[in-house]
Amino acid sequence: MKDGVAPPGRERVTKLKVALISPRGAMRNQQNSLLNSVYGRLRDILSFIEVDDIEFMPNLGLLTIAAYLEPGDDIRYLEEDYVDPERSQEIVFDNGYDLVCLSSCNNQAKRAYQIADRFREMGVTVVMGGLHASSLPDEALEHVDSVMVGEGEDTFPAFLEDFKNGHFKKKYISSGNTDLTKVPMPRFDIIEDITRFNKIPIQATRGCPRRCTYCSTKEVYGRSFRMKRPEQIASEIESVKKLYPNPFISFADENILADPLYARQLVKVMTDQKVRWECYCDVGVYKDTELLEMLRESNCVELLIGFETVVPESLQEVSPWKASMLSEYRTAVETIQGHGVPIMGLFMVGFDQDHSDVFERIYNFIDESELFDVDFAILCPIPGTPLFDELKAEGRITCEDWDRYTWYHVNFKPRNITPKELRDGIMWIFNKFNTPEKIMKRKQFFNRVLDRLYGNQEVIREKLELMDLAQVM
Ligand code: B12
Ligand code: SF4
Repeated sequence: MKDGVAPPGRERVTKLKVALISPRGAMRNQQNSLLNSVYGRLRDILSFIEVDDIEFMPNLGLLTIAAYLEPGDDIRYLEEDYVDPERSQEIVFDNGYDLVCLSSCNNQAKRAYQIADRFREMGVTVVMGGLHASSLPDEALEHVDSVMVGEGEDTFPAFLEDFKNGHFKKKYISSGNTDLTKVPMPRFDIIEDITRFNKIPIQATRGCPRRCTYCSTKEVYGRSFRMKRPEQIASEIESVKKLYPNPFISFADENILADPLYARQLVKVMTDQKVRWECYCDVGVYKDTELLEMLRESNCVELLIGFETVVPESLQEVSPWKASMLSEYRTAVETIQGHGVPIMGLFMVGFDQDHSDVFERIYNFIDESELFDVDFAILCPIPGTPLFDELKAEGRITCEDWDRYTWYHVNFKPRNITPKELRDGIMWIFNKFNTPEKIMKRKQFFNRVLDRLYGNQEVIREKLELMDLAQVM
């Protein structure tokens, strides 16, 4: 493999002009017609309670690696999907960049490659990292000059040093063991107008010990659980607040509450910071009622929990740990929400053991447990995961067009259900869950929980305002 050479005339470069680009496809509601129709309809239904259901966050991977550029470098952070009124940030290809850094999930990859090809035609050096390039580095190298596989904290500084010296490698592979207590703060300050985003991502921990066969994050971060110091999180939020006085913080961690002691320290930071926030965690958190009380008092608006399915054979197939918790799912939802902490339940369909009744089974669970909010996806075989390898070996991957790797297209031959049933079923369940009556019912459920917990209308009103629910009560 031939390594790269920085453009001529720059023996040892000191100041760089760098573009950090998140290609089109990052904004959740733009992915395909299924999601558009779901969200289009949701927008109409939800408009009467003014809930903004579509998440739009900056790319934390790029902000993280930006911290390794020099203070004097000229850095442009570009988000191809932008928020109203512009809708997109234009990429100016002849802007004299020395270096272009791309970050992409699978469904942004084709656009990332188009951008890379154009810049390279103009002689600009292009590098790429993130989930897609980490699982398919050789594919990415057909379009970019260098690929960073895995965490950027060790690969990117190594690349930069080589680049400035005029000669760099095609591939930089992370040790996967970044000490998070020593990393610099992400460069939130390089975002042109951070208040355009409705959520701001912060990452406190990395690594997940579970082994779900469809999950790709362990290919990037590995399994060992590593944490930033609570003070680092406090300063990151302080720095965001200087740019965005009342941010909604969305933790980008896979399983942030996994360590009970650390979870308490973190929740304490969030209580002190007085900002609204949400995080992913696993269902096991329900056993720690003291932590649930702390979460409720800390302005935690929602816990995002991957239940995946209620079909035991399906869960066993992809996640033995979650399968072992299935009999506790109902109690878990009751306990967590009974402590005044709403849950967004995340579900997936399309497993080999799923039949056409899967939607009804999941819906019944959601309805009976009074889950506050839900999201669905169609199983997606991400390259680099055991699931992808297995389906590939069985000749069941039907499409390798990455634009369709959105978690709403069907890219493989399901075993006991048809692709049409999967798409129709997702629409059926979204529609059934989101009628105005059902929405009202869930809000009233929370009103009752808060009434029981506080019995004080002023406090309840404050809490409901925090959850964006005050209008419906
Ligand atoms: C926040 C988030 C979102 C946000 C915003 C994403 C954004 N604008 O970046 C929203 C809510 C919009 C979102 C949407 C979706 N998401 Co999402 N999301 C996440 C989440 C929770 C955190 C991502 C993050 O910020 N990580 C922290 C940063 C620091 O890590 P990182 O980006 O990997 O960057 C590190 C390295 O990869 C590397 N790096 C990254 N880029 C670059 C570039 C260069 C040049 C270099 C050198 C290094 C480098 O260095 C960084 C530091 O080590 C992850 C789960 C997770 N824990 O990662 C899921 C996750 C990324 N999302 C996922 C999915 C499936 C989606 C959706 C398709 C869901 C859907 N059906 O709608 C959409 C579309 C995704 C898209 N195209 O962006 C999957 C991705 C699977 C895959 N392989 O593609 C994940 C992994 C969740 C999961 N477990 O399945 N998501
Ligand atoms: S629990 Fe979540 S982050 Fe961990 S392996 Fe499973 S899907 Fe991935």
